[in-house]
Amino acid sequence: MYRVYLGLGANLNSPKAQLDNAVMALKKLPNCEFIAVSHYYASKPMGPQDQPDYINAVACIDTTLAPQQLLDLTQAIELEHGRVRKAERWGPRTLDIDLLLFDEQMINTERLTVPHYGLTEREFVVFPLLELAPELILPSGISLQAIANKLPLNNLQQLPL
Ligand code: PH2
Ligand code: MG
Ligand code: MG
Repeated sequence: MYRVYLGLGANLNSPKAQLDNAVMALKKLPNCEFIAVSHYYASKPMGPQDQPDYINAVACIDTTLAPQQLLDLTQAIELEHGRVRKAERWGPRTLDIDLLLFDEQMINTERLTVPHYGLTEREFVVFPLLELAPELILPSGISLQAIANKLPLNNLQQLPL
């Protein structure tokens, strides 16, 4: 069994409902056990500012799948939820599911970089992840708490359940 953390984000077409649906879809994944989801957080857009605010969260699952197999399944969920891949980097999206951490593995292939390259710089990833895994040590050996201590909140707002 591998412990996996997934970043969820949306800023179009009722972003909260997008995340609810993503969580429902994750609960149905084969060879996966759904463990937990963080609170939802409202966050300011990173990248182009002429787009709506995001809702972000982090989910935790246990799985026996290989990383690429899980990626196939999460990309299928993105597409089922109306995700259209566009050229614009960091542009708006109905649903984004990022593989943040896959057990203690470091993966560098064409399709997959794990830990996710933006993990330690993004308040909308670090704080929800900290909620689920306050004791987490990243594969680099640095504790997530140490990263959180230095990271500005940038107006991140935890939403009530
Ligand atoms: N995702 C992006 C671009 N910008 N900003 C926030 N706040 N949250 C995101 O998930 C996000 C973003 C592209 O993946
Ligand atoms: Mg993504
Ligand atoms: Mg992303």
